[in-house]
Amino acid sequence: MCQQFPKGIPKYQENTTYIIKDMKNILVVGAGGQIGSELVPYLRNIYGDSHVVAADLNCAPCMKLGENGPLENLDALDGKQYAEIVKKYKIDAIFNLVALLSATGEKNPQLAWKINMGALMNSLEIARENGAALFTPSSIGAFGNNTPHDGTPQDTIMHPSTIYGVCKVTGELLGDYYHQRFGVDARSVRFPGIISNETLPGGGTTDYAVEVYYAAVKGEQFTCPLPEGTYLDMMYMPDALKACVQLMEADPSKLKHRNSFNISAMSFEPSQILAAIQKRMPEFKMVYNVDPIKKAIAESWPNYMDDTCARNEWGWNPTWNLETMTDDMLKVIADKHAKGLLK
Ligand code: VAH
Repeated sequence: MCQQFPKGIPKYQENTTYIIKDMKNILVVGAGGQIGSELVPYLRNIYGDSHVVAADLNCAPCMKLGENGPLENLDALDGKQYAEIVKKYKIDAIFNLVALLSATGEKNPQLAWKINMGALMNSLEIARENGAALFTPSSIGAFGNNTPHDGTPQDTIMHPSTIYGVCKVTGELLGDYYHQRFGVDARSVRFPGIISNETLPGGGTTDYAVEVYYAAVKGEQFTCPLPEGTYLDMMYMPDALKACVQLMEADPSKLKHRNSFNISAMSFEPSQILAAIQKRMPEFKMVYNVDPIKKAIAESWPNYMDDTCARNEWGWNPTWNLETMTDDMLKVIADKHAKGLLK
C-alpha cells in the first residue's frame, strides 16, 4: 500500500525538537513558478524547512528558496535525474507543478504536450516506483465550450479546446489510472485562475487579474485582454495553498474522487475587478484591447464550478473574496513598490 501524505505537524517552530513519528519528505517540482514559489515556503512552515525540497529547471529566479531549505536544479523530463533526487531525499510526496499554461501552449502545442505530459509521466512512474504520493493540479482549463458554464458539475463533459486543457484532462485520467492500477496515491484539484503577489504568472488566460493590480500600484493605465463581461472562476493564492495541503492530508477512505476536484472561491469579470480597485484608487483607469486567443479560451471555460464534492469529501472551504483579496493585493504590491522591488 502506498504511504499516505504526511500529517501536518503543528506550525513548525525553528530550534524545536520534534519527535515526528512518520515525518515524510516532500519534493516540489516546478518550484520557481507562480504556485511553487509560494507553496515551498508554505509547506516548509508546516513540515520543516529541511523536509521540503524545491526543484526547478531554472533555479536562478528562485534562489531564495534555497536559503532555508534544499534547492535542486531539475529537468522534470529527465526521468533518471528526477528519480535520483527522489531517492537522495527519501521523498514520500511529490507536487508536480510543471506546465506550459493555456495561452503559451496555443503558440506551440507540440512543446506544451511534450513538457506537460513528459513531466507528468515521469512524476507518475517515479511515484509508483518509490511509493510516493503525487499532487498534480488540473484546471478550469480542462473544461470546454459544451460543458455547463455555471455551476460546472464535478462529473461532466470534458472537451477542452486548448492543448493545455487536453493535457489537463489526460493528466486527470492518468492520475486515476495510476491509482486504480498501481495504488499510487495520486490526487488533484481543478484550480481556477490563481491570483498572487509573489511570482508573476506566465502565459495564462487569467493572468490579467494579477497584472491589473501591478498596473494600479504603478499608476499605469491597464489594458485588459479580455472583454467586459467575461466571467472566470478565480482564487487567491492563500486559498490555493490551503487546498493543496488539505487535499493531500485528507483521509483517503473519504475520497470518492481523486483526479480531479472542482474547487471554487470567487467569480468575476474585468469590470468588477476594476470597480474593486477604483473603490480604493479612484484615479485608476482600464481600457480594453481584446486578445482573440485569450477571449476564445476564456469563453470556453466555466464562469464558476460546483465544488460540493471537495467540500463534502475533504472539507474544502475558501476564505478570500474579491474585496478582501483586493485589499491584500494592493497592500503587498504597494509595499514592494515602495521598496523598489517591482520589476
Ligand atoms: C491559465 N492561469 O490561465 C492558468 C490557469 C485556470 C487558468 O490554468 O492558463
